[in-house]
Formats: sequence, structure tokens, C-alpha cells
Amino acid sequence: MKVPFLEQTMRWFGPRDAVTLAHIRQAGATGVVTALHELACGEVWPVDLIRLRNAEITAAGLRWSVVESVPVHEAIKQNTADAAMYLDRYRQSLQNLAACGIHVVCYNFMAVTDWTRTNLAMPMPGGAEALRFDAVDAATFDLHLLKRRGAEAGYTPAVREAAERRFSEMTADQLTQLSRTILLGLPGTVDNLTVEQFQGLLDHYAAIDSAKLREHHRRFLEAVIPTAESCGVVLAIHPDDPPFPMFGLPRIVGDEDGLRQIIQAVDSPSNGITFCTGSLGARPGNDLPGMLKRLGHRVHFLHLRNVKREPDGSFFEDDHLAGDVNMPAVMREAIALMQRIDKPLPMRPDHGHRMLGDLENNNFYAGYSTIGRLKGLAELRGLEVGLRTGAGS
Ligand code: DNO
Repeated sequence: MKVPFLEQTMRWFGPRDAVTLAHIRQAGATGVVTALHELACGEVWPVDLIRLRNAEITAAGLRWSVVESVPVHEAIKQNTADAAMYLDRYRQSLQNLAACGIHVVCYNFMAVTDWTRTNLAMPMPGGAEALRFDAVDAATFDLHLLKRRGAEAGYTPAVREAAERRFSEMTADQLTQLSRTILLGLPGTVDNLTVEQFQGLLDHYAAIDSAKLREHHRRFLEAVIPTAESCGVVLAIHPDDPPFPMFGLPRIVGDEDGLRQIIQAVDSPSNGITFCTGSLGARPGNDLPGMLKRLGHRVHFLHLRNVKREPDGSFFEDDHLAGDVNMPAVMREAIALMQRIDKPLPMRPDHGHRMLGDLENNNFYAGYSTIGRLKGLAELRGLEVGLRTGAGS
């Protein structure tokens, strides 16, 4: 039997992205991962807009492989009185996507924020720039800039002291930059938040712990999965990034147990997972190859990225084949999985370093410059081919 190859894709933020569809094609990808980023969270995705975007992608010789993401409105996450209306709209968006031939939809269920980093330009030894999450910087922001009520209880005395020291050592500019990095402009987050607005959003979760958030997620699944099934769409939840509690917010998608509870909540192939090795890899106990083996029947989309962890919970995004994620072992499992399901799985090199000529261009979305991802894709492609031909074993 001929085992299918991974479908090589790259994320594209739409016509305003500094990375063009032609660049993505030159990188050797055949698929594109994108969303109607111009629509506000909670709006119905109209068929005509989906068609237009799809036509643009097809005209570039590519395929719209995965939607990342149809974002889930806070009303659903918090289960407020408006949740029913937003669930209706979500179902409609799924049906509209299916009508346009797009059947894989990534989403996340992170409260308030999307992914969180403290430094978007950590210098690598050769001069490239990587994304970093520094646990002490995050605590410094939380304790001294946000001054979140009750934050002290979430940190050990050692971290509190380290944060105190860092706060006194950082310049006003550095502190502003840290706030901006945590609060502003990351894909999927609410734009241009002030510290006060952020605190206001956190307050909505005062009475929502992880068990409650999990219950809200189950309600979401019960409401949308039957529709997804009937129109042939598979949903794929993205893990929390980082995969541990932040700013006192509840988190439910950080490890195998959390993912298992999710897929068991509504037993349907449409209730699936985006297996993100970078997010899950930031948590030391996560056995990624084992998780992919055991949860693989529900994995519809792969994000391949590496992280180098530090003992205090900090990490940075390393080269795709360096760091703490055993990428060859993950790739072996991905190949075995495709053998079992007998179809290609869409994969994207998640993030990449800003490097070479891209260092002169400031218009990229953090983590999504061209050359670092091209390099990541090339390495991952080589790894797959090498393992399949036995050269890597
Ligand atoms: C970061 C991404 C996330 C992801 C969403 C999925 O680079 O992995 O923004 O797209 O969380 O909903």
C-alpha cells in the first residue's frame, strides 16, 4: 500500500499579508491555511466572500486546505445569554464553508487571549529572531503592570522575587514593550487592549474555573458537531498556548488528559484536534509521539514547531528540528497515522525565525515571516522523505 504524504501547507493572513500566495507556492507548499481575517469574531462567513478568497487561492495554483480559525466568540466561551445566537452563526459559517468545498476547520477555546509570548524578537546566536515566553517576564507583567487582583497567590516566592527584581531593572520603554507584546496585535486576540481593558476581560472569568469552561466547551460541541457532521466538516481544536494557566484564566487544552476529555465529550470524527507540537511541547510531561499515536484517530491537522524549555517554565521557539520536541519521532507517528487512515494530513511548519532578508521587513505577523517558515517546511519535508526511505533510521 502506498502511504500518503503529508499535505504541505503554509499559513496566509489574506491579501494584506506581507507574504504572498506566490511566496507560499515558491516555498513548495501545495496548500494554504487561512481565514477571513477581515471579519470580526462572531460574524457569519458569507458564501460570496469565502468563494472569492478561495478563487484567489486556486488562481495561485494552491488549495485552501484548512481554515484557521473560525474563532469562537467570548459569549460562547463564557456561556452568556448571547451564546445561542453565536452558536447559530457558527453553524451557518460551517455550512457556508462546506458549500464552498472547505472541510477542515481549526479553532481554539482559550479564554480572552490567543497565544501569549513575552518577546517576539529573541536574538538567536546567528542573528535570527525567535519568539520567546519568559516566565519571569510574564509574572512581572501580571504582578507589576497589570497588578491583577489575587495574582500573588499564583506564583512561588522565588518567582515573585525574581519579578520584583526584573521590574526594578527594566526601563520604562522595556516595560511598555513587554505590555504591548503580551496585549497587542497577536493573531486572534482582541486588538489594542489597554491594561485596564484586559483586566475587565479577565473579570468575566472570575466565576469560570476550568471545570466550567470545559462544560461550556461541551455545550459548544453539542451545538455545532451535528451540523459539522451533516455537512462533512471536521473541527480541530488547537491546544492552549502556552499550555498552562495564565493570568488566573481557566485552561482546558494542555495535555493528553484534556484532549481526551474533549474528544470523549462528543463522540464524533468531526470533533477533532489540531496537534500542535509547539504548544503541547512547552509542557514537560507531554509525550508527543505517544499522544499522536493514541489520539491520532481524531487528529485532522498538524502544526509542526519546536520549543526549547527552561526549568522555570520559560521556553523559546527553536529551529524546527532542534529543541525538546523529538520531531523525527513525531514524524514517524504522523507517517504511521497516515498509513492507518489512508489519507494525507495537512501540516504546516508553525512559525519560523525572522532571518536573512526578512529582518529588513517589519510587516510580518510575529512568527510568520517567509524565509524561516520556508526553512522549517524544507526541513520537515526532508525529514519525512528521509524517514520513508529509511535514510533516517
Ligand atoms: C499561533 C497560532 C494560533 C492559532 C489559533 C487557532 O501562531 O497557532 O494563533 O492559530 O489559536 O485558533
